[in-house]
Amino acid sequence: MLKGGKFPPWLPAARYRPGMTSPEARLAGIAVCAFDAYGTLFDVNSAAASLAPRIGPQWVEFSATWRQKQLQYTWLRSLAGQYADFWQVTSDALDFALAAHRLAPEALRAELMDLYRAPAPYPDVATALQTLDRRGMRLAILSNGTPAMLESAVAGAGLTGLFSALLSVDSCQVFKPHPSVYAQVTRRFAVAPAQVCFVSSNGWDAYAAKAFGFRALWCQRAPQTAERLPATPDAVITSLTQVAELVASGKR
Ligand code: LAC
Repeated sequence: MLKGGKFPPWLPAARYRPGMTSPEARLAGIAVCAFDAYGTLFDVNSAAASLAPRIGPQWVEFSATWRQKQLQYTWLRSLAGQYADFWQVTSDALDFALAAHRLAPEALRAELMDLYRAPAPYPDVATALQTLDRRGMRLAILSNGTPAMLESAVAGAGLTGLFSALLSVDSCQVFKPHPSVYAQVTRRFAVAPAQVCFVSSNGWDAYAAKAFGFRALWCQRAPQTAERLPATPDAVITSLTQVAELVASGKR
């Protein structure tokens, strides 16, 4: 625990959780920083936001339904042993959301899926990744997205060349949070789980990564409620630029 009841400078008091210890101690020896893609690097609401004038004021709720269904379908398909890739799942979830919000599919469907190929990166992404890259940290994406989706999202965001690996659940044929997904990082880089710093804005993803043995950072761009899941991430951050502050050093 921190001495004197002080909150660490990297974490606003409001985000401090009892039991969090100094990040210097916890995040030493990191060899790879692996990032979740959708919701962490890329804004899952950017497709609907682009068409907001045509969708109408309900575009925020519509986008939330699309995302919630997309995630639910990944979990349900994994449990049922009925894997279909993330492009298919995203498309199925979109059909659900269009129907649930009584939106005419023919006018929006193709455009929304097309926009999903290159979702907008969050404003903190490029700086955060470039800083880590300059320090020699190996960077990866670990995502539900298909290899084609990840390549096109990375290219669309101007991040080509920053990542050593774009790792997709597609090679496991099961979605996060199955442990075999997280094992892709340790296998690809030949490192121990504790040498991986995994960063996700999706709480359940950060908790599952921590349960796998990674050091995990939960990026909360907006405040979120702590999950009640088996493992607790090492720290909560509010911007990806804090990753470089927490990770001591990297080796290529
Ligand atoms: C991903 C999902 C969690 O990128 O959004 O893996």
